[in-house]
Parts: sequence; C-alpha cells; structure tokens
Amino acid sequence: MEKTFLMIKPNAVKRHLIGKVITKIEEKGINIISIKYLNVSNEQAENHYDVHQGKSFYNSLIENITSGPVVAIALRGNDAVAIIRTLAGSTDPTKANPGTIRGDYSNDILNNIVHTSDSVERALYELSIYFSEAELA
Ligand code: 3AN
Repeated sequence: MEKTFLMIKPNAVKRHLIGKVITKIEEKGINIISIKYLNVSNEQAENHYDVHQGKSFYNSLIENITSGPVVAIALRGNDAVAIIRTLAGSTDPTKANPGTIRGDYSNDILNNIVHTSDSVERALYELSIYFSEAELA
C-alpha cells in the first residue's frame, strides 16, 4: 500500500469542484486517510513548492496556493502515487485527456485543479507539511 497526497487548489474550491474531484478518487478505489479544508500559510507554500524555487512561475505558484482555502487529502492504495498522477492528467490542460481531473475541469496551467505528489518519497514529504503522523496512521 502506498500513501500519496492530493490538494484541491483554491480556484477549484471556488468553482465548487470539491465533490467532483473526490468522486473521481473514490470511484477509482483509492482510499482517503485524512482530509482538511484549510488556508495554506506562506511557510507551508514555500515548503510545498521548494523544488520550483527560481523558476519563472514560482511566485505565481505561491500566490495561487495561498489565495484561498484548499482541500488537502491524504490517500492510500495500491500504486496510489501513479494512479493519482494518471487520474489528475497532464499538467498542461491542452494535453490532459478527457476523463482525467484536469482533462475534464482545467483550462489553465496555473489553476489546474489539483496538485498531486510525483513519487513515494515526495508524497511522504508533502503529507508531513499538512498532516501530523497521528493523522496519517
Ligand atoms: P504537476 O503539478 O503536474 O506535478 P509540476 O510539479 O511540474 O506539475 O508543476 C507544479 C505546478 O506548477 C503545476 N501544478 C502548475 O500549476 C504550475 N506550472 C507548471 N508549469 C508551469 C508553467 N509553464 N507555467 C505556469 N505554471 C506552471
């Protein structure tokens, strides 16, 4: 069993897409371990996007993720990291296939509905930014 992390971004929360995203996850058979509706602090945002520091879109990423409430979700399942990446679809909305979360709901690379962890190690790191160990047991 793998753990992974998915965040429903502020723009998707504003668009009332929480239920639709969670439905896709549940229908795929990946289990929710813990879920939070929260405002991301600047410190959490900087830790979350540490690998993008120095990139042209870094400041936009930080501004975007701190711009309003998000839903942080800890997930568990067989091959959960890869399954959730595939379910999210391509980062670029022009390439995201219909049926994926981004393929169905995103038309903007920055407001691309969800963040998902890209490896098992990264998932554990990102989960630790938003959840305590007890919440992930
Ligand atoms: P993913 O979220 O699919 O793992 P990453 O990690 O390459 O994609 O990028 C993190 C976030 O940065 C993306 N979710 C997207 O919001 C944003 N992003 C990536 N590439 C660009 C870009 N060229 N212009 C603006 N934002 C971008």
